[in-house]
Amino acid sequence: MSDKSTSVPGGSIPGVPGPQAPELAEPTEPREPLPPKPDQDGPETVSPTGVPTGAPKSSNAQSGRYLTTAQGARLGDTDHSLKAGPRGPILLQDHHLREKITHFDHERIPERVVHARGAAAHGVFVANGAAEGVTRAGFLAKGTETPVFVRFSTVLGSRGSADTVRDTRGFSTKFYTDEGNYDLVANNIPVFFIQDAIKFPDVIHAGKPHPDREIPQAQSAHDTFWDFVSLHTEAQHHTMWNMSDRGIPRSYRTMEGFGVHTFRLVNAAGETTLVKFHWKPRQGVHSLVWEEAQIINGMDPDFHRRDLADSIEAGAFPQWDLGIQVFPDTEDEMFEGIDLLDPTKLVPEELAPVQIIGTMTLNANVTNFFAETEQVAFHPGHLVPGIDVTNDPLLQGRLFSYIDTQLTRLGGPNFAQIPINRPHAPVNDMLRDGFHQDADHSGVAPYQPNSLDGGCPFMAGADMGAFIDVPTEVPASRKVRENPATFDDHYSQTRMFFRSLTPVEQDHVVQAYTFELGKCYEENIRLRQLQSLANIDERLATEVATGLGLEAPAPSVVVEDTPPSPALSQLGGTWPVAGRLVGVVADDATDLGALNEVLSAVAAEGMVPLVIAPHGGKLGGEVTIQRTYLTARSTEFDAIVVAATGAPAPDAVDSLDAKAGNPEGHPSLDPRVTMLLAEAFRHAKAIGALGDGGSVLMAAGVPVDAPGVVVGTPAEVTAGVSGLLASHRVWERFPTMVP
Ligand code: HDD
Repeated sequence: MSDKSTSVPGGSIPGVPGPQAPELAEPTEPREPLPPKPDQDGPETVSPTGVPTGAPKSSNAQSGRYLTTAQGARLGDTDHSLKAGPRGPILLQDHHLREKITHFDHERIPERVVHARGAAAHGVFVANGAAEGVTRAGFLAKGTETPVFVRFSTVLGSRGSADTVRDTRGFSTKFYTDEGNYDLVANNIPVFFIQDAIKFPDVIHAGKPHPDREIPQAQSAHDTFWDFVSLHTEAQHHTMWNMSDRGIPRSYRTMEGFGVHTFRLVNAAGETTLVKFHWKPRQGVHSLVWEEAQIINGMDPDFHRRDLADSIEAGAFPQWDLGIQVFPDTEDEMFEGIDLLDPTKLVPEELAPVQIIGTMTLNANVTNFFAETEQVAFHPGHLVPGIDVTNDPLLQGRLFSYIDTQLTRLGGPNFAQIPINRPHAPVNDMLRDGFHQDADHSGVAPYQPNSLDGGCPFMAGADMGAFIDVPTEVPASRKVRENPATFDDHYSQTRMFFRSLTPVEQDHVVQAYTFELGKCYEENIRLRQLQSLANIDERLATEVATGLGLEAPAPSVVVEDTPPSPALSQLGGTWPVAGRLVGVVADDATDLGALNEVLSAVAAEGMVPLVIAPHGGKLGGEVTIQRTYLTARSTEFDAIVVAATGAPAPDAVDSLDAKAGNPEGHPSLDPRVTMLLAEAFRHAKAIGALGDGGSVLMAAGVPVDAPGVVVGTPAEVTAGVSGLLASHRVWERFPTMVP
C-alpha cells in the first residue's frame, strides 16, 4: 500500500480497519477561484508611487487552481518530505520542505510594544463641511468621502490577551485622503497618564507584567502600576477614568474617542485655531460592569473583536460622529484657565461644545488580520495640509516614537509600501532602497535639485496643496528640563470628573479602586494612593479605605473646586437599540407560537434575538437554536427574555418553590438557567418573561416586580425590553452606597 493512503480523509492506517463514519467528500478537481466575499475585498492595490496597478486586490492561494512554491512552480505533493525511502531520513535537497518550514519559522513579527491587542475594520468618513471655516484640509470639505481604516486596541496586554480587561482603549483612524494619509491616533479616554513623552517608558514598564514572573497579564491591579501612579500624581486623572466604567467598554461600537492633545488647524486664509478632536458613537457610550467583564475574559476573550466583526457582517455598521472643540489660538494657549498644552486636562463640553464635522461608518471587515490589522502603521505625524501639531510635550515625543517603533516592528523603513499603509494620493518621494523595498523606481536622479530628471519632481506651494508648517511663535526662553507651572495641578480635574458622575457610577469607581488596591501586596502603596484619593474626594477615600481595612488620611493639598461636567457621565441619555443582543430562553415545552412572536417582534426592533435551549438543533422542528444552556452565558446578552415554561418537575426543590411563592410547586430549574437569570439581574439588564415565564424568574430568585422586569405578552415584553435597553441598563437596580 502506498504511503499516501494515510492522508486519505478518514485516516485509514495500513492494517487497521477504517473508521465507521462515511468519508467526507474532499475537492479533488481544480476549479475556478471563488470570488472574495464583498467584505473580504482587499484594499485597492496601488503602486508605491500611488498609481493603481490593476493587479488583483489580494493574492489568495486558496482561490488559485494549483498550489505553487513561492517562485510559482506547481507542486505535486505538499504532505510528504523527500526521503531516502519511506523509512529513511529527509534529504537536504528537499527545497519545498525547506521553503515551507523556513517561511513558517519567520511568520511572526514583534507585537506592538503597547496596544498589541487590537481589531480593525474599513469604512468611510463623510464630512459635513462644518470645519471648512477653520481648516483647509480637503477631506473636511462638505460632502467629501474618504476611505478610512480604524484599529481599536487595549494598551497593556499582549497580542493574545483578553478584550475586556480594565484598560485604556486605543482608537486609531487612518484617513486615506486625496492629500495624503491623515492619522488620528486616539484613545477612549480624553486625558493621558503623563505630561511629557520622556515618561512613557516609565508608565508602560509600571503597567506591564512584572519583569520577573511576567504576571499579571493585561492588568493594572498590581503593585508596580499603583506604585507609579501613587508616586506620580499627574497620572491620577487618567487613572480615575480607568477606574470608572470607561475602563471596561461594552463594545468598541459604544466607545467615545479622543485625540487628547490640542491640535492647530489652519484655514485657506492662513488663520489658525486650536481644537480637540472627539469621536461620538451613534449607539451611545456604554460599558460593562466589572463582574461581567471578568466573566467574559474567560467565556469569550475575543468579545470586542467578535462584536465588531459580527455587527459589520450583519450590516449593523458602527458609526461615529467626528467633532471638534474649538478654541482661539491665543499666545498663552489657555482656555478658561485650562492649559491646552497639558494632556492631563480636558475642556468640559459645557465650556466648549463639541461641533460635529462629519460621520464615520465602518462597513467592511478586514480580509487578512496580519496583512491589515497587524501591519497597519499609525503615526500622529501623518498630517495633511490644514492640520498641524502644537507644542504639547507629550505629542512632540510621540512624533518621534511611532516611526521609530515601526522600523523594528515592520522590519525596515519601507512600511509605507505595505498595502494597508499606502496612501491613496500619488507618492513621489525620493526615499530609496532599504529592507523590503517593493518599488522599482525609475529615473537616475533621486535628489533635489536635479537637472538630469528634468528637475522632477517639483516643490508645491500652499496654493498647490503643499503641507506648510504653521510659522508659530516660539516664546523666548531658556533651554530647560521643566514644565510650565500650569501643569502642576493634578487634582482639580480628577475631582471634577469624580463629582460629574452619578452615584451609581461613583460606586463603580469606589469598587474598582478597592479591587485594584486590594490586589497590591505593599501596604505603603495602598496608603500612598489613599492619600491621593483623599485629595480628590473625602467620601471616595473613606469608602476605599474602609474596603481595604485602612484609615483614610486627611487631604494633604488644597484642591480647587471646579463645576461638574454632566457630559462626562454615561447615564441619562437614550440610544438606538438596533444591534443589541436579546437572549430568548426556551425549551421543548415552550409554546412555539409565542416564541415565534417574540423572536419576530425583537427582530422588528432591529435587535438580534438568539434562542437559548437545553440542546442544539431546532425547537419543535422549526425554531433554530443559536445557543445551548452549555454555550450561553448571560454576559453575551444585553437583555434576556424567558419564553420557556420549563419541564415538569419530578425533582422540584421545595425551598425553591417556597422562595418563588408558587403553591403549585415549580419545576426545578436547570442551574445554568438560574445562573443566566441571576447574573442578568445582578448586572442590571432588562429581563422579560412570557406568560408563566414569570414563575421561572421567581424560581431563579428574580423578583417579577423589580425594576426592569417585564412580564406579559410577546408584544408587551418586546416593547418593555426595548424601552429599557435604550438607557442601556436598569440603573436603579444597582445598590448604591449614596442615598
Ligand atoms: Fe501611543 C501605539 C495612542 C502616547 C508611543 N498609541 C499607539 C496606539 C494608539 C496610541 C491608539 C495603537 C496604534 C495602532 O493601533 O497601531 N499613544 C496614544 C495616545 C497617546 C499616546 C492617545 C497620548 C495622548 N504613545 C504615546 C507616547 C508614546 C507613544 C507618549 C511615546 C513616547 N504608541 C507609541 C508607540 C506605538 C503606540 C510605541 C506602539 C505601536 C505603534 O506605536 O505603532 O510608538
